[in-house]
Amino acid sequence: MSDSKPRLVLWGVSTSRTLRALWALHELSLPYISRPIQPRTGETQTAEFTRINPRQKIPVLQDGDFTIAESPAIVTYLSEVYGTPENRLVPSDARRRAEWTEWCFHIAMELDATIFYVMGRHRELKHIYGDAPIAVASASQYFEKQLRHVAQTLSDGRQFLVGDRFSSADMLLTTCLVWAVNYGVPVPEVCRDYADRIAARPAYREALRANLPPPIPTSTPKEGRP
Ligand SMILES: N[C@@H](CCC(=O)N[C@@H](CS)C(=O)NCC(=O)O)C(=O)O
Repeated sequence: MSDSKPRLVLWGVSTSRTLRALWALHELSLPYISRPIQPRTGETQTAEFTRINPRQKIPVLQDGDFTIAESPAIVTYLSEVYGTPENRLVPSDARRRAEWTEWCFHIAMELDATIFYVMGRHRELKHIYGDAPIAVASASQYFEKQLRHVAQTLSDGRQFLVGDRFSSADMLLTTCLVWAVNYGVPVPEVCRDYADRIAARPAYREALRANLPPPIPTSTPKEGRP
C-alpha cells in the first residue's frame, strides 16, 4: 500500500459490530479513514449513506470502488486482501478453514443474533423495538445453552477457538461474550477468562478507542456576544 491517503474508509462507530471492523484494521496495521456515523441518529438514513449501503446499517467498508458490509465479511475481506502469513485472521489450511467457517456462522447466527437482536432490541432498546420480557428471558437461556459447547471447546486449555492461532472467529466470539457479561447473562468462567485474554490484545484496546463516538461539539461563543 502507498504512503499516500489511505484508500480504506470505515463507516460507523460505537457498536460491537463496528468494533469488529476497527479491530481487524488494527490487527492488520492498516491505515484507514473513519467516518464516525452512529446508529439511531439518522446518520444511517441519509441519501449519501443509503447509496453506499441500501440496508442502512453500519459497519461498511469502502476500498476504492469496492464496498462491503456485514462485520464478519468485512473482517474476512481485510484479512484475505491485506493479511500477511504472520497476521492473517483466516486460517489457510482447508480443515482449519472449514472449522473457522463453522464457528463464524454459528457465532453470527446463534450468539450474535440472540444477544444483539433479541436481547439488545427488546431490553436495552425496548423504547424503539418494543418490550418483550419473555423473549429476552428465553434468549438469555438460549445463549447460555449455546455457550456450553464453546465452554467445552475452550476447557482443554486451548488459547484460541480454531487451531493454535488467533482468528476472526475469536473476534466475533469475544465481542458477544463481552456484551453478555456486561448484560448480566451467566457466562462460564472458562469463557470469561478466554474473553479477558483475547480482549487484552493491543489491537483490541486501540479499536475500543477508535470506536468511541466523536465528542459532541460545544458551540463557540460568537464574536461580539457577551
Ligand atoms: N449483521 C450486521 C449488523 C449490523 C447492524 O445491525 N448495525 C446496526 C447497529 S449495531 C445499525 O447500523 N443500525 C442502523 C441504525 O440503527 O441506524 C453486522 O454484523 O454488521
